[in-house]
Amino acid sequence: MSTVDSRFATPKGRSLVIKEVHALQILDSRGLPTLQVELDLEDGHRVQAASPTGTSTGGLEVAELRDHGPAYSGHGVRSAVAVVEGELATLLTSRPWESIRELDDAMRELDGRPQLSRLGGNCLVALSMAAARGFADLHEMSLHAWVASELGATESLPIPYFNIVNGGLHATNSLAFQEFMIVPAGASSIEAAIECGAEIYQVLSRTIGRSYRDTGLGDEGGFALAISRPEDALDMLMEAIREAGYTPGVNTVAIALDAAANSFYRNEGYQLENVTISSTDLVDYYHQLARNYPIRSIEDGLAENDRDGWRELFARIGDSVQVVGDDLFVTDAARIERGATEKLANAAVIKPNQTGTVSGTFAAIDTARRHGMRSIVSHRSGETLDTFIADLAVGSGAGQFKAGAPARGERVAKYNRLIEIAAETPGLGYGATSTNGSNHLAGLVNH
Ligand code: 2PG
Ligand code: MG
Repeated sequence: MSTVDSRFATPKGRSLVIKEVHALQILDSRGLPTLQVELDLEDGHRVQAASPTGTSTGGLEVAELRDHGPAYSGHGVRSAVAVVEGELATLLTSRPWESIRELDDAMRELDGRPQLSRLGGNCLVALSMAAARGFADLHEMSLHAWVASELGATESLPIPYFNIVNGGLHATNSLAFQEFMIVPAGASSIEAAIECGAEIYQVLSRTIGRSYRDTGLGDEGGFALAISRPEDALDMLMEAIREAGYTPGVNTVAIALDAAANSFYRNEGYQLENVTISSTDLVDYYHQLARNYPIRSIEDGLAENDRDGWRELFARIGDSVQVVGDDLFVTDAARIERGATEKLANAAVIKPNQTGTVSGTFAAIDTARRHGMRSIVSHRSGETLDTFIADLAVGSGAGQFKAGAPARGERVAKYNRLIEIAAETPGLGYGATSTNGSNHLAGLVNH
């Protein structure tokens, strides 16, 4: 029997050949429909991905294709299934693809509109994420290693941001700020960071049980308490951190906020607990909170169109607090670049479905990196068990990652994927940026 000498074997094809494209309407973590896609590849592999969806979305995110019919109060995605299996399948199976960029550009061109409102960003992002998995397979790499090679980045395990008290549009309470997160900044490994987050979450669950009867859960698995003052949430976090045996502090267990300020911005004012305050007053308030609590990061502190407010916040606290743009940047390279030039923020949230493609996401990460801005790779409030963002966070070396509470299946799937990657990849750095290999929070002075 003859054996094949590998030196004479035909080199493994390096272009992605898609044979069939399938789509399904499935449910996300909020019980609303979302899209799952599957690509059958020439080599017999099958790759899948599902679109996440936001609740507090930025005005300039790419559009989603939804049915607007009677089913699911208009949220159905049967039209998206038809588009994926129709027009987009015809394109994707029409030729081999040399790169994710080429494939994404062709889908964008077919859509023809800047916000992808014809074919839908939910269709494109799921297909692009599945194709990224196809490219990783083709190169016989893990998804995170492929991401690193595409971005020329040094892989690292990110510091997790655990969202454990929920408000804003993610909860039915009257807390204006959307997310109160704990950040195990002083942990030395991803396992230690996850242990810290999970322990504090468990303690919080017990302590709030003592004080509140009406406790619900927000969209991202954090507790939704019947409170309206941010200080009450912050005090509770401080107590839970201590009771779990940790030390609150900017370099130990820090606190991060996502105010998601678009949701309480009305008529050029910010509505907090039934009073409307100016942008300058809100900036003062953040400054005061950052003095009284170990707050390391404030996301969407101002509304996306309040650029003067952003400039003021950044000038006031940007040297000691990470000022993060989410709705402000919508994972768009050009908007990140403008934000860096105008000194509006020093970090960007990265969500693939805000921009609609994996290569658009790479461009956003790369732009942030080139401008010395930090990145936080992020989930959405509507999630599935898809763990794409965990690999994206590791492969890009972003250094920071938010995926909600350390509880609920769709949230822990992402944290568990980080644990899995750490176990499979001994020696991987933790919490380091890809640019200078130092701790991602380095460079902020203590306040
Ligand atoms: C955010 C996200 C995720 P949503 O504002 O950062 O936490 O929420 O997906 O609802 O936009
Ligand atoms: Mg946000």
